[in-house]
Amino acid sequence: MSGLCSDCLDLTDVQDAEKLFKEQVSAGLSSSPKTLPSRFFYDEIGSRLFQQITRLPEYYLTACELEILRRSGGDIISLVPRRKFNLVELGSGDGTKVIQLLEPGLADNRQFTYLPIDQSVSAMQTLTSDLSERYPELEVRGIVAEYGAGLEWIRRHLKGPVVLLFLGSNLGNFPGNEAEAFLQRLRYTLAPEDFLVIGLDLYKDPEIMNRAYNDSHGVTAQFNLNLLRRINRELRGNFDLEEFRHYSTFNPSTGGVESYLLSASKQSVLIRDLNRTFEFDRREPIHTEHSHKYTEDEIRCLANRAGFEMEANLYDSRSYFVDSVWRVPAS
Ligand code: AVJ
Repeated sequence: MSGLCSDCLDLTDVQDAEKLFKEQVSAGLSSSPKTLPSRFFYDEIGSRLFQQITRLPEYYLTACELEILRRSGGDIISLVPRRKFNLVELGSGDGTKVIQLLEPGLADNRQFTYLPIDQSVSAMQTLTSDLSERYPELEVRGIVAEYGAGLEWIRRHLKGPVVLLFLGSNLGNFPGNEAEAFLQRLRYTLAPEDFLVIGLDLYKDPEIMNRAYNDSHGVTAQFNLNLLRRINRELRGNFDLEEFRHYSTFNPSTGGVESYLLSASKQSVLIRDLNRTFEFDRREPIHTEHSHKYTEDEIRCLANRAGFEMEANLYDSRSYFVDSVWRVPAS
């Protein structure tokens, strides 16, 4: 697998990943209510479907963040008082956004290495070859890994100041207090005076948020259903995709858009690699994703509790989304 991506470091342990998938599917479908973790959306097909989502008019998140970075990418670079640094990106995807930071950085003669971290080999291949072609002077080192393994590699091997990008409201997928724990982990991966640039979707009119997760082309539905397709393929399951419905709605009590797959009928599903069948009642939900929507107070609180200083907040013209720049205090 690693041979496919010539400038990349592939840290994925295929056996570990398979074992984890199996365990989490088994645990999630055995629990009540049933759940499946959203991290498993992003296989090759899922990553491609997500990329399609980012181009949908209803899915305002990507367009808003792109607007912020287009307008304020140079300001973000100006906040970093270093000539030389590592620009690390967690969950890099297709790189459309980072270009808005690379360009002002290169124009300002900053010397940086760009280190995207993503779990999809195919996404990483495309990204690294696109960037090397477009910016021959840029040093790019792709890391194919889960967040955890990627961060561990950064902590151990990377020398020099770091600007860590965690864009796209990816933090929003962590349930409840796991988001805070993850931010603390980022804080301890970084050194004093390093930066974190975090993109977060703001709490707004629920109608707007609901439309973003119920697009008229049904791409989000396909993205959600792909979890079942993946179980069929990788664990020899027999989910009938026609028998499950995508359902997403903002929940003011949790502060997130909750996504589900609802069983259309009473049915049993066999997953051969788990040696088990799972029973579904008619309309029984599988909870597949929590996409958190943040208030300004919540963001300030998260930064403080994780030990960061908030340096700047950059908004799009409608204030739908924020890119918040946090700094690790000098020791
Ligand atoms: C990439 C996790 C930010 O939660 O909005 C898009 C994924 N799910 N449509 C999000 C997603 C449904 C997305 N994140």
